[in-house]
Order: sequence, then structure tokens, then C-alpha cells
Amino acid sequence: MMIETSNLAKGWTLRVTAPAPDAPSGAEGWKLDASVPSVVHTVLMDHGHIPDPYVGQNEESQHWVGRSEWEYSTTFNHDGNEDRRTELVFEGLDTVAVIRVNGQDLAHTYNQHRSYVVDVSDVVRPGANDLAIVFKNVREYAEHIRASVGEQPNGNPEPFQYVRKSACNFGWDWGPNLVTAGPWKPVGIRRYGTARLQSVRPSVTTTVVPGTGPGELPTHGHARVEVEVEVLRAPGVSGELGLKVAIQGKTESLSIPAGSHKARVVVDLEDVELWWPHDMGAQPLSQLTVTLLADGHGLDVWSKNIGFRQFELKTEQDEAGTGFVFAVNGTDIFVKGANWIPDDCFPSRITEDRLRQRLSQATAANMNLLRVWGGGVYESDTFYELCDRMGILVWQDFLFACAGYPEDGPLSGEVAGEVRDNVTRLMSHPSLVLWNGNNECVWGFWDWDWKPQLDGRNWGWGYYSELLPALVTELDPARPYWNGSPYSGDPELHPNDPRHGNVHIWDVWNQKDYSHYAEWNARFVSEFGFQGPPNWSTLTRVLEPADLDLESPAFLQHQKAEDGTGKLQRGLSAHLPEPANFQEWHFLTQVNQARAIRFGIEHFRAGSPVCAGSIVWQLNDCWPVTSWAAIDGYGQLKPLWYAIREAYRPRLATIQPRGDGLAVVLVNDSVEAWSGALTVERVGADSPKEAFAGGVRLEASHEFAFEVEPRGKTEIRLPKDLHEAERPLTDVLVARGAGLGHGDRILHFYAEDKDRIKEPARVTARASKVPDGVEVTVTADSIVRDLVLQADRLDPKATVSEQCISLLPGESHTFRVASTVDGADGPGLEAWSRYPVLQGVGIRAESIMPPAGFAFSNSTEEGSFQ
Ligand code: BMA
Repeated sequence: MMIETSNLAKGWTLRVTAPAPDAPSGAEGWKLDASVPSVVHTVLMDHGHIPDPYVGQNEESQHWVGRSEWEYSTTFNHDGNEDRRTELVFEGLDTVAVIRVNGQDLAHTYNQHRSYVVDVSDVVRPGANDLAIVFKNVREYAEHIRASVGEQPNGNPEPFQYVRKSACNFGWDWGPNLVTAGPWKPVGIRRYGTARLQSVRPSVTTTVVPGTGPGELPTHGHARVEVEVEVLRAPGVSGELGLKVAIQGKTESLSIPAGSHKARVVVDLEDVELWWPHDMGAQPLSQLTVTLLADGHGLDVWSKNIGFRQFELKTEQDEAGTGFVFAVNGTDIFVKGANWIPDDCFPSRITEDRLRQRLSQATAANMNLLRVWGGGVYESDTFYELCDRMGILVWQDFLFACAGYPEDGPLSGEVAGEVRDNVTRLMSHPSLVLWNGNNECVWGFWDWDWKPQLDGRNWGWGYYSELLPALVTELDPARPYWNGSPYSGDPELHPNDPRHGNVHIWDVWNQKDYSHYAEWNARFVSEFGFQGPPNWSTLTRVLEPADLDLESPAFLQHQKAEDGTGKLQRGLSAHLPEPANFQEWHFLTQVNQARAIRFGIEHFRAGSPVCAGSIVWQLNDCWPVTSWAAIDGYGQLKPLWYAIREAYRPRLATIQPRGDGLAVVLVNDSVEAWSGALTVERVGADSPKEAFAGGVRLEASHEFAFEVEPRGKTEIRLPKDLHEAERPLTDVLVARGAGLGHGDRILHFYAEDKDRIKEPARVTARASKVPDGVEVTVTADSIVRDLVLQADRLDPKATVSEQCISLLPGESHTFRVASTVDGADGPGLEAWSRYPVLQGVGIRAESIMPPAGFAFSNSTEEGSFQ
């Protein structure tokens, strides 16, 4: 008979079995309906027993939740049929738990990242059976392990490295301290007779058939699918079993001899269509189905989509050091990525729709890779399935971050168990291209003064250099492993040596201005980031108006980085005018974040092919917070997101310092040659008055023809009359050409805005209603930089076509806003075109005028909808 599984999703009760001393009085009496998956926090919120921890300072009063012991209980029915085995399947328990059936303790768990199967055949009784999962105080457990294995280095006082649980759950420099507990993944009941599949590991190797035309990417290849199968036989069952493996209309059958519980099936496919990242080709997927049989009858089925692509991490020695190049289907690519953290502090409530939206935001920003960072979790199956379908490469860290990790006590067994579970679970995904040992742990050992504290004790190196690579070779031999991020490829070399392997750049942000990115001639940058606050609607959803203040405790609750506000201020003051109030601070720090990262990306791409990748820290947030993210905790796109989209465009034109002058650097990541003509001008706009009278004065102009190879780069050095400004405060360099950048041109300024801007900028702006929203057309009367339309102030669901638009006098731009809030019952159509919805560097409320022939009504005074 076929295996049967059902979810135990509903009908659970949650209660506290050992409350922390500061638990609310009365908590002991709560008996709360719960569904699974969930964690205690989300159940308490659903019942109104705790307020939303993301709002105000609520986080502070909720530490008792993680310091208490909780019990989830339910009942399940059993039909009394003893011919079949009955198993409880726990896909994920967070974290230290006891599984109890009919009052009997059947299992103890200590690892959030593993799944557990408990055979309850011998304890169930006909009719209703009791199931309880007791979740212990995980901090107490971690501290107990710390006491037994000895203290390990960690800048964070929380004991996250002594228990296998998401490190950032204990708080991070962007995340709150909300220590969770609960069945965070589904719990199910499974019944099988004779035997079932225990694990299926498909290893796919693809050989590419070269493309035919010059520069054409290949589309087809041959593939070998090797499937390792393990079966679990019911006690007493030892006979022969059958196995059928089907893919692309081809079926291989074999028998598993009596007594054996392993089989290996190889399927060769002569002609397969290749899987590519979304910016290079298609994402064909094929269903691989493995069926277990006895006497010709199906017992169990495993089925997943696989894809065919060749992937190589090329780490060859060259004259510059040690490369770090991703090659997909034989083609070297430049990685344009971002780091991914858990999208919510309570991952059990992340829906497929939300993931799809977040991943679409990544592809829409021209990203081709996400790195799942080691302080978070191995993501859900849905995450990797969506990456397969959407053509996003995934770099997966093993879960070690920023600390020494003990290799003694129960931990190394837990690590091995968790790696087996997750490599087996995830290896079918074509999007997954790299396993990486850890985040910053090797760097910590070298640079963060760990050695005296360790005094010769182990700290995790054994995991990264032996255990993890051995398990990857054993379980998933077709996929590369890299020791860490950062790592130089050789234990004798400094792990963050820019000449070798991958680096993290954190001197910028922590100590230096963003212009110092230009000093990093790295091979691959797997982290670099600069902070900015979340969007206005997000801030005002969690902060009272009185708390919109850099020093308010509630505001600071949402800034977790050491001296975060000070670093933002220092980063700002080098470039932008001093903000006059909180609202200006918010706008300017968002813009400065966008500029910093765009500056970094353009430098790294202009440094290709020596540099082969840029992974921004960080794509997303887990809650509303001032952080390095491009998308804030409520899914709003920050100006940074738009800047990344520009900087990651397949064909990039950027003005870079070269020698003692400037060059236009053209980077072509597309598969076709890029040729065209370029006009580079130095224009002057001496005074707003002159500009107002009709545009700019041409100071110097040169024409260039260019041709950039597919996946190549060209640099055009500019003559002196272009790179040297006569009046640095008012001159602007403009490079024009079809497809060069937004508006077919890019700009370069010779001076910082803080020095350049003497008077408020002047623009006219007008909003008009269009079928699915609003259009706002802005025309500049003077130079205006980084116009941002904060549409979320009027409609948090609105989307805006562009942000960070700079205009020269006489130029216009139309922002397209998709929104269902229109002028009639909303704040008035004009609000869309007025300050502070429309902001820009140098723009003040009085900067924005209606176009000639129109008048603003009085209904949208400055600040009327703050
Ligand atoms: C690196 C990351 C994260 C951190 C970020 C910003 O260390 O790996 O640990 O959040 O920098 O400080």
C-alpha cells in the first residue's frame, strides 16, 4: 500500500510550563489555540497576549518569552491497524525540545536545522493519542554547553554558538533579540507498510555542447543523473524491492536485493536543454521521479524538479593572485548579487507570495545571485524552488557566523546531522551553485584577537577545513565547496587578502568614507554595505510622530549597529548638505546609502575581469530597522534598490578615475557586442538664474566611437578639457549615448553637493491621473540631484518607476506611480508632486513650483501629510 502522510496543522494548544520570572501574571493559566508551523511569539500575538514586537520599544518587554518553557500539545487518531508503521515527522523544531506521546518521552532534540522522524508504532493506541512537544529555555541549554566546552570568542554576548539555532535569532546588528521557540516547520503523521524511501540524492553533471554562432551561448548539453537512494524497511521486512527512476520520458528500473537498503541508479540523457541565470537564458526544469515498489506495487514516491547546468568555481592562480570566478555552462560571469537574511524574525509566517515578491525584487534589480548568509537559516524548499524557476543563482553558507564554534561536546555530531539533512534536501536545485563553510569565522580567528582566549583550543576550523568539505564530497560531489567568506584559498594567507579569493569590505562604513571603495582592487567582494533608514511609511508604522528623532529611545531601538547614527552622520557630512530636520536626515541618509553602494558596484564592475563579483550587504531586512538593506522590513524599496538596479544593468557606463584623469568605462555583460557613439560634454550652469533662462552652457565636447566585446570592457580616457573643470562647483560632465544609462546619459560632478549647493534647487512638478495610478513630471530649472518620489507616504502599496533621478536645467523626468490611491478621496492629486513626497538634494518645500499656467491649491501645505 502506498505511503500516507497528513499534516498536523490545526488543533494545537500552547501553554507555558515554566514561565520566566518576569512573565506576565496569569500567563500560567493560558491555554491558547495554535496552528503549526508557528512559534510561541506568533501565537501570543494572535491571542493579543503580546503586542507586535516590531513596534516602538515592544521588543524590550518580550525577553521573557524566550526564557520560558512552553508546551505545544494536540491529539491524533490511530486506526489500530498494526500492519503499518506510524511515524511522526517534524520538519523543524526550534530548538531544544522533548517529544512526548501518550505521556512517554520519545525523543530529545537540540537542533533547529534538522528534521526528526519518530517511529511511534509501538506507543500508539487505537483512537485518540496525545502528542506534546515541550520547548525548553534554549539560552539555559546553550549556557550549560558553554560551561562544559569552554568559552569561545564572540563579539555578541549572546551564547548563539553553543546551540544549533539561527544565530541572528539572538539579535544582530540589524535584528532584534527575539529568541523563538516552537514547531517552525510542519509536523505530520506518516504511515507506511513494507518499506519507504529514506533519502533520495540526485547528483547531476552536465556537459555543455558549445553554441554555434560566434559569442552565442550554448543552449543544450548531455547530462548524467546519478541518484543515490536509501530505503527504510519495516521491521521484519527483508525481501526484494523495486525502484523506478523516471526523467524526461526515460525510465530506469532496478531491484534492491533482499536485505539491502541502498541503491544507485544512473540515467544518461543525450540531449538536455540548459538552465541559465535569468539574464543569460531559459530556466527549463525536468521532473525527476523515484518510485519504490514491492511486487510491482508502489510503496513511496519522491519527486522534484531538477535542471541541467554546468557550474565551476574557478580559483586559478594568475599574475594578480587567486581568482574567484563563477562559470555557468562554460561561460565566466560577473556575479551581481546581494546577501540574503531571514525575511522575518518569525520565518514560519513567510508565505510563498512574500518570497516570490522578494525574489522578483532581486531579479528586477538585475541581480543574478543571492548569498544565503550563515547567521540565518537554510531557507525553505519554496525559496530554492522559486530561485530555480526565476533563474537566481544561490550561494549557500553553512550556518556559522562571526564567532568561534566549539567542535567538542554534542556540537560536532549536530553539525554533521544538520549538514546531511540540508545537503540532501537541497542538492536537487539547479539554482544552488556553492556551499560555503562560514561567515567571517576564519577572519575572526586572524584579526579579532581570538587567539589568547582560545589558548590552543579548537574554534571551528575543523568544521570548515575537514568535516564540511568531506560531507559535501560524500553527499553532493558535483557541487563546489569554499571554506569561508571571506577566504583566500590557502590557510597560510590572510583570509581577507584582496589579491586572493573573496573579501568582505567593512573598513568603509565602519571607519572610512565610501570613496575608499576605490582602493579595493579585490578579486570578488562577497560583502560590502552602507546603512540607510527604512522608508518613511515603514518608520511611521512603528514609531510615534514624537519618536521621529535621532535620539528617541524608540528610534534607537530600530538601529542595532554600534554607533550606527554616528557612522551615518560621518558618511553624510563628507558629501551632502547638513540636514535641517529629521525628515531631511531621513531623505539624505537614504540617498547617501544609495550613492555609496552604487559607487562601490561601479568600481568593482569597472575592475572586471580581475574582479569577478559584487554581493551587496544586504538585500532584505527581517523587521523595520535602519540597516544596510535595499528593501526594508515591510518590503518597501529604498532608494538603494533603484541605485543597485542601475549599477547592475547588463551594460554599464561609468565614469571612473584613471591615471590622473577620468575615463568612461563601458562594461558589457551581455552576449552581444556593444557598439555605438558617445558624446562627452563638460557643461556649465553658473548660476541658477542662467540655468533658469534656458539650460546649460557648453564648455567642451568630444565624440567617441566605441565597441565592447560580448562580456568585455572598454575604457575611454577623457581629454583634459573634459576631466578638468574650470568651475568645479557649477560644471558637470555629461556622457550621452543610446542605452548609456537612465535617460541615455550619465553625469559626473566635479564637487561634492555640500560645497556645490548654495541655494535651494528649482523645479516645476505636476501630477496627473493615469489609469493605474499617477504620473509626476518634474522639470528642472537648476541642477537637481537624486530626485526621489516618496510615494509610500501617500500609499504604502504604491510602486514607483525610478528613484534617484538627477536633472540638468531644462531636463524633465516623469515618475510613473502605480497606486490605487487617487486624488479624489486621498490627499489630493497635487500632494504627489509636492514636498515632502517629492524630494531631491537641495530641494525644499519652496523649490517646487507648478508649471506655468497651473497653480497649486492650498490643500497641500508642507508637512500636511507627514
Ligand atoms: C558582516 C555580516 C553580518 C553583519 C554585517 C554588517 O559581518 O556578515 O554579520 O550584519 O557585516 O555589520
